Amino acid sequence: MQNAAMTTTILGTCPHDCPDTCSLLTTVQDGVAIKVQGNPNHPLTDGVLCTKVSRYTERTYHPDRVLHPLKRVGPKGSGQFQQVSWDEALSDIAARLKTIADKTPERILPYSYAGTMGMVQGESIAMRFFNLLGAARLDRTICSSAGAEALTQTFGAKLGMKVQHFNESKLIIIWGSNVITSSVHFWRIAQEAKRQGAKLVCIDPRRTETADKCDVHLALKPGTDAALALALMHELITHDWLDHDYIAQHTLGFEALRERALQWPPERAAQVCGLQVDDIRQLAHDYAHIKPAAIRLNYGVQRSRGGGNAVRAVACLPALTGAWRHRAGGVVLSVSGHALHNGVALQRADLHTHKSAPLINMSTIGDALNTPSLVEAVVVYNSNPVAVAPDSAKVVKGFAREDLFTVVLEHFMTDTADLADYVLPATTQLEHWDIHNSYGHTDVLLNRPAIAPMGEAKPNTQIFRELSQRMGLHNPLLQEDDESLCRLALQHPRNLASASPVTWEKLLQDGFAHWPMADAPFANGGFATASGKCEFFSDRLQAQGQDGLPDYLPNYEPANPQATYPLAMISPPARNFLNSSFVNVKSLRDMEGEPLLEIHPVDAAARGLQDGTMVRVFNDRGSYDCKAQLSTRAQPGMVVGLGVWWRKLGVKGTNVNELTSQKLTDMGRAPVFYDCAVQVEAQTV
Ligand SMILES: Nc1nc2c(c(=O)[nH]1)N[C@H]1C(S)=C(S)[C@@H](COP(=O)(O)OP(=O)(O)OC[C@H]3O[C@@H](n4cnc5c(=O)[nH]c(N)nc54)[C@H](O)[C@@H]3O)O[C@H]1N2
Ligand SMILES: Nc1nc2c(c(=O)[nH]1)N[C@H]1C(S)=C(S)[C@@H](COP(=O)(O)OP(=O)(O)OC[C@H]3O[C@@H](n4cnc5c(=O)[nH]c(N)nc54)[C@H](O)[C@@H]3O)O[C@H]1N2
Ligand code: SF4
Ligand SMILES: [Mo]
Repeated sequence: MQNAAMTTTILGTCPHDCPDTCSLLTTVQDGVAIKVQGNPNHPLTDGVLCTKVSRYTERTYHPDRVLHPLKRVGPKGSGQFQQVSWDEALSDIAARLKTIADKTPERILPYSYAGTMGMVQGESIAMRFFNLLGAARLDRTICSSAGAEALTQTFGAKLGMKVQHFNESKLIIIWGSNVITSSVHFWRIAQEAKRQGAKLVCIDPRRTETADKCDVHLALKPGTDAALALALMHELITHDWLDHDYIAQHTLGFEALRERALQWPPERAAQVCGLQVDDIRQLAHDYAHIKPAAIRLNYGVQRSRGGGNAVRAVACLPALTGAWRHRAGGVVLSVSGHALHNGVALQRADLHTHKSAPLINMSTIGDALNTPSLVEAVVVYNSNPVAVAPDSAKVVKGFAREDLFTVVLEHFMTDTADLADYVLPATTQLEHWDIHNSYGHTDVLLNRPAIAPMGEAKPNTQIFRELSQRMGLHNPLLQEDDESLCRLALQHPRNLASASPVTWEKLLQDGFAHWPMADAPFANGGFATASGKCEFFSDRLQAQGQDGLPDYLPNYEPANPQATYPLAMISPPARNFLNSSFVNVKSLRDMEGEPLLEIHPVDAAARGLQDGTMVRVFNDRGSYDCKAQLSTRAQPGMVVGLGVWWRKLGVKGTNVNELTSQKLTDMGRAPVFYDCAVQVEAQTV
């Protein structure tokens, strides 16, 4: 039939760094994607997407998409680029990288993160390529490594409750997470529980949209979560609200933890956290008496100096009360340790034989790039470090080095792409194959391409395949195709049993499958630690010179009215952006409005600021201009700069990371985005 429009729907996966990992249905008409919806058959997606991704076609067909290779022709950062052929771009890049690789391959740095969470377009061919080259290794710390390390030291792996069981919980503590913004499908489950009588508690220094909708909001000072958790332990212990049997059988170090917790009466924690003593007591009472009790712990807790300790302190709570015995009790930060995928075969770390190649921390990329002898070339993919890495004045200065050779694989001219020598057009999720695990649930999903690549865009994998050939790297592992890589991802030894629910055929048909995982993972202990127990005390941490027990570590930069920079600033995600992705999608940017600083009316009055005053937020690292929003979402002494705007779409070409520091957390070498002191003043024109 000649004129009938051909309409098909293709199953895919949301690629973004979000715990919900939704299953997508893309409607394609005559080769054009006209609609992206949530898959109604995937239980956790339930047919619903967040506002951002329901506009994914607006992003894919955006007029500013980079659709051809671009070569810099003006000075670095001048924005002058010229369209070149793939042939010219790849030959020149290969020659430049080869010159470095012949002598000092360790000075070539890959910089990538979770622009896509896909295992294939993430670290498959790319990692094999850099491993074979003997390039610098990237320490991928920018998001979750403090919490990950803390979970590993406590439970032995990144494991916890299944989110779908929160609907049976009677007490839900949402700790360090604005779930309405960052995990809207979890919020749906929590509301189901609420309708069935659950009490919802939010622990967050900011009065978020989520806090507004919970029964209780404890607005503690940033970075004081460990003190609160220790005081809860104090109450559980002194009132003997403990599950002695669970503690005896499945935990390690209770006596030592007991002593530590007894140093934290609620009065002391109330002082540190800026909370009421009675509120702490009430929370402890609720935690001990309303069952099942579940904690949705999230990453807001771990972005300050003592972040790892704070996660450990919270993670100890369910073992004290035996909350783990019920599938709707316990705690979850991440469940990424459940997946039976074969990341080892995808990435092939064994190909890297250059022992002295340095490990470079992505969170201190500012310092690394300003050490010319350390990095001569950087290849960026799936990340926008100029916008998202801390201490951005240094990051910009580093990327602006004329002697640094920079290649950026991107969809758009981001702040990072602006500073590149070459920008290579990458495909979006609608245009390539991938396999996805989730850190928020225990399903595995397939992403099939819905449309042909736009313009001359190529998948990351293909770009690295072609670059390998040009560089004379003829290892067949560098030429494996995407569909084979997707299949390989599923070949974990434990997933190869004939009864495995995860098969390629099932993924092709349904788009998703469930990795096998117990409903109540630690009901009978079985922690993944060497001792098999929940380790209140960790020998391994002690061997690293750390405290073996969780403790409260004050922030590097707490609020302090006497200090030059008296206000504590946090910079959590904006609802309509995903980190720095989507900032250039106009309909979403219009919803966010403009870069704002929430400041409490008391702090505003002290500085003569009105609602809407243009302000300069500053410290020794830099200065950020935006509009003041007088709001009791911020507490006195604390300001909130919602992230992460593109610098060039901000007021004077800066964003909030101009203010954040390159200091690192106690565990996991992670950034301390929410541990940052600033001063605010009205802008002088
Ligand atoms: N819409 C949207 N969704 C996102 C993202 C996004 O940018 N936008 N980012 C994605 C990514 S990469 C991640 S890692 C996840 C993160 O998601 P989550 O870990 O769930 O956390 P956030 O929603 O970022 O919220 C962090 C919350 O922690 C609070 N907070 C700040 N400091 C502290 C503290 O010291 N203690 C406590 N208790 N709370 C604190 C902040 O006010 C904020 O409300 O979200 C993902 N989802
Ligand atoms: N101040 C402050 N800073 C923060 C945070 C904060 O809360 N406050 N959050 C931090 C956190 S949790 C994280 S995870 C980091 C995130 O930082 P990033 O991982 O850098 O995330 P994005 O900003 O989303 O940038 C991802 C980029 O990858 C590109 N991309 C997407 N898919 C593909 C693909 O298939 N191929 C290629 N080549 N490119 C692709 C997108 O176009 C986008 O520009 O930011 C951190 N920065
Ligand atoms: S960003 Fe999160 S909520 Fe939105 S579609 Fe993707 S996985 Fe779902
Ligand atoms: Mo993140």
